[in-house]
Amino acid sequence: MFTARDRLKLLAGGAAFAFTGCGGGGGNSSTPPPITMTPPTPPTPPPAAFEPAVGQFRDAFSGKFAIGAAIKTSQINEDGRDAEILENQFNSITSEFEMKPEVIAPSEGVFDWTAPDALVEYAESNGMAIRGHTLLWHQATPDYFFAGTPAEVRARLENYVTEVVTRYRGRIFAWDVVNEVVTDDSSLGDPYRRSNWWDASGGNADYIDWALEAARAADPDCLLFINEYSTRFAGKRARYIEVIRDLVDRNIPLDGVGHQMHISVETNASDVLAAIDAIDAEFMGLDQHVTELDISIYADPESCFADQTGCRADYGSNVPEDILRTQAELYRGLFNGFSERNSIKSVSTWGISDAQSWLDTFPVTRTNAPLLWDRDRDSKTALQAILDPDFTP
Ligand code: 9MR
Repeated sequence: MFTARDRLKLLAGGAAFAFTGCGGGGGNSSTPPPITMTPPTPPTPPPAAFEPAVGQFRDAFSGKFAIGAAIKTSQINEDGRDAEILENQFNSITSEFEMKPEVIAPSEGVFDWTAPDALVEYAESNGMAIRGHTLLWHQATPDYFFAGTPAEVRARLENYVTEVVTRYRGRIFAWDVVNEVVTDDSSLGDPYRRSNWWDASGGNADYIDWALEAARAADPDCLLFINEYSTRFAGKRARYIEVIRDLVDRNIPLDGVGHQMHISVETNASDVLAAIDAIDAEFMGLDQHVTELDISIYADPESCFADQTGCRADYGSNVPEDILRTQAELYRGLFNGFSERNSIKSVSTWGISDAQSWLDTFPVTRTNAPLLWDRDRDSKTALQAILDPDFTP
């Protein structure tokens, strides 16, 4: 802070400087030309750190979309700093981990509701909406789910979906029913991921129907979502659209399309927004949710994701300012774009602060800073860029 006392000191310093300059050495009869010395301009005080007003983030988009964050129960039980940000700035939560099958149903016939119940009760007591994540995924699911004939697999899956969706009926407003069912392999001839679910269904994607239909039956008012990553890439997006088109054409229950949006500072906002526009153009009436937004500070080559080679070097605690500026501008471009698109009903970041992010260990272990609050839980320039149009990051 530049205080009044500092200003006085500076002015005093300037005056002394002026005296020295004008001080005659005495004895010299010729009059020196008058010297005018301007006191140095005091340095501009650094701007006060941006601190959003309570509710400013969610209120900025009220009437457009919910503002969510993915969390774990540990974050609401720890030192209160994450909970404070969450309660002050967000109005929706997603369970980052604890509503997945391996937590809820660790072994056949055993249901453990401890963590999901705690999340739901926390959200409700703070007036926050809840996105359920996720009923069906090829990860975080115990092996017993995939055992037996397709008919047995179907019965088990339907039972699981019915148990979970019924428990939170009327309390969870949207479920990511099926997650990451689209393949990254463009050579297959169909758009479906080859996975444990594909195999267990008998070498087809029937499991997608089973999960969506069971979810609809268990809670007719809950919004049912399909969720996918890398939708900004044309090939993946075309396959996603093919999967959705097939569900819509066959009247399989589906209310919305999720875009994870794990992106990096080299991503263009226009590519990301094109994914939203493509779904809007194809499917009138489907909601869209940005489900897992974060912006890695590392612009890694493909090889880093494929076999962890060529990954950008760890910045440690010295993240370059220009990277954070780029990140702030990208966050701003995205939120401006989201605001202009009526089908977007929810935008969630995958975490709250840089102190806890899956990107600290993916694709390699490295310090990352992908979110809107930093490791000290101070808001970042990215949040200011989203909320203050006059701010230049
Ligand atoms: O961030 C999540 C991490 O904490 C979990 O350990 C992991 C496995 O359950 O899942 C991570 O979340 C993933 C999400 O469920 C689906 N999209 C990709 C996310 C990052 O891996």
